[in-house]
Amino acid sequence: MASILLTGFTPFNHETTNPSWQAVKQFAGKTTSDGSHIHVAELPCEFGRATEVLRHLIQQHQADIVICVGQAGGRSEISVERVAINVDDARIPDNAGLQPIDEAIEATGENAYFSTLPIKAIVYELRQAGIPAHVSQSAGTYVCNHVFYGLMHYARQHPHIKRAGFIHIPYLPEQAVHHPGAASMSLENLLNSLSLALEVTTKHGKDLKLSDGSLS
Ligand code: PCA
Repeated sequence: MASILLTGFTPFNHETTNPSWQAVKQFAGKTTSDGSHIHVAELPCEFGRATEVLRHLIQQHQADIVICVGQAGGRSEISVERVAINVDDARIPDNAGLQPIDEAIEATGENAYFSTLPIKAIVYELRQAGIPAHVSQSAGTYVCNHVFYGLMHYARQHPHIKRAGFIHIPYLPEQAVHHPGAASMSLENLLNSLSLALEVTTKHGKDLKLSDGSLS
């Protein structure tokens, strides 16, 4: 049994909704099949402050599993992120107007941290359930990577956090209609995806060794 923290983000970049929070908020007060409690929160789409809020929430809930979820508009699959890198390089300002370019997130931190979620096992289970998913080799260089890196840096210093990582999700269909040609995923599939990811994470002692790398 674990204490799980599941987070989404506020809308950003002129969107009126963020699929991550639309999906994550539905897990409020729920438990996984092993009885682990799920706490949910919406993080601001702001460099710096989002990580501060996240760390405060981890302490408040004594979370030992943390999964952050964010929108990756245009991606067609659930992206289970493998690696967080120590750089902010914002193409657009965040919701507070900040636009860091080529700045280290933690001056003395590692260049990168790997997710400690069972990423291959999650992708495997999602595909078994008929949901397109892949292991992603980059969470970008915007607020999501920033929060992912901040989470993994904190987890390194707080070993009570057993599992931590990041999942990017596509647009909702109602967003994609404003982006002709862009892929989307139904809220139902997003909810099933997160539910499966939580089940796999609470059950798996270690990840599966499956081929799912990328050639480029
Ligand atoms: N997606 C952005 C930040 C917030 C979100 O949901 C990103 O991928 O960086």
